[in-house]
Amino acid sequence: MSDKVSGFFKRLFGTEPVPSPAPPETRPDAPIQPIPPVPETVPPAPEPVETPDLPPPGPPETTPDYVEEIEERALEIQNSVPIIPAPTTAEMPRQSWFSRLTTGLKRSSDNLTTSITSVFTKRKLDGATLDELEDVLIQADLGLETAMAITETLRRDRFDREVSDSDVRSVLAAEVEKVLGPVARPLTVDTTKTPFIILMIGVNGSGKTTTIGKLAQKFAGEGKSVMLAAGDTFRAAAIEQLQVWGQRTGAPVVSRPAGADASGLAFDAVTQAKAEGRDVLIIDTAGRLQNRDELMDELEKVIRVIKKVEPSAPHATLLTLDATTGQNALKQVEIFGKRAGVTGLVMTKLDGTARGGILVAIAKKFGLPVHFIGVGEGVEDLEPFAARDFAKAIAGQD
Ligand SMILES: Nc1nc2c(ncn2[C@@H]2O[C@H](COP(=O)(O)OP(=O)(O)O)[C@@H](O)[C@H]2O)c(=O)[nH]1
Ligand SMILES: [Mg+2]
Repeated sequence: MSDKVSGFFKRLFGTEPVPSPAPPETRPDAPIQPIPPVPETVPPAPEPVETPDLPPPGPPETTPDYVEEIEERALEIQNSVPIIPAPTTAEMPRQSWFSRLTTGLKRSSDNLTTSITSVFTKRKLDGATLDELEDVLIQADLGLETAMAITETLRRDRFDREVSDSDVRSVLAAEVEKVLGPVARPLTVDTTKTPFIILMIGVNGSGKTTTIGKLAQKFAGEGKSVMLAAGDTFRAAAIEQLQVWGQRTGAPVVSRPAGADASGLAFDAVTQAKAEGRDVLIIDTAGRLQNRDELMDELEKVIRVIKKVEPSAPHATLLTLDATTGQNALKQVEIFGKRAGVTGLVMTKLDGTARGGILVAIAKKFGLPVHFIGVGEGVEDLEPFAARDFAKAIAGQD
């Protein structure tokens, strides 16, 4: 990743991405990477864009308008930069999955555990300590209910006794696991459907296209024949980005020129995938903000058209959520759920965010399956979601 893009990422998300694997030219064994060059027209770093991490945590209803404006602006800027998918990490030595998750969630867990330590250094558990702890947990985006469940467990079992921060972290891990256990469900491809049609939705920059590339790789690795549909017809760069993933994973990409009607493209793709007897078709969509009615209408139209060709489809409607977004993610799940019928979630960018706790609040509130989490930009950086690993990582347990 160029310094320009990396710096840009940092400004946008307030965090560095996990270092990309070595560039292709240092790996002679790697396949040729048809990466589009970043044109000179890349806009200068946007000064007014502050990190979207800034808004104070609080229930989603109280999210002030300016938050959405900042996010919208940030996403617009991001989308004006052609996105270059990172090279495959297939041949690179890799950290274990758990250690990558722990590293990724370090900022989330550091925030939490430092606060917990400061609350619980050699103190008896009294009402004031429990209140302080509850605040810490709420600030970590875990949600009010989970925060209260944790403090209640401690009150019940340990009140008036001395507690250490590691006791508290164990309770934290156990409660988080309790919430996440029921939603950690794999994405099952129904093989009686040919094709099994997956619709990928979410706000701009949340990781739809990248996740499609990673999923295509997974399915291809399982011997499935995959087709992709470049349903983000708004931007030429988005179509190219999916084509790059198609080449990388060997999946043909159905596309139309930029500006074409997205539902027409979806129609073509479903028809073609059916005719060819493909196992899986994954349809990309243009990023949209959940508060833009007309764009949501268009998404509904895409779904209607898909159903015209295949009434049982889409068989999975996956919402990608950017972990760095924080509380706004709750709103996204709510609105996309209402308008498009979300069947499962993929949380991306869990590498290096301080706001990973939001997944707990989302699980508690919606109970939607969480199929995968993204922990980097590479093709291998998508993992089935495992509740215990996540709980341990966020509580800072080894
Ligand atoms: N660090 C990190 N970056 C990611 C992850 N998933 C996606 N990205 C990056 O986020 C940016 C936006 O992703 P993209 O797939 O284009 O989002 P889309 O607009 O929803 O299609 C790209 O630069 C991706 O490389 C992830 O799990 N971790
Ligand atoms: Mg995209």
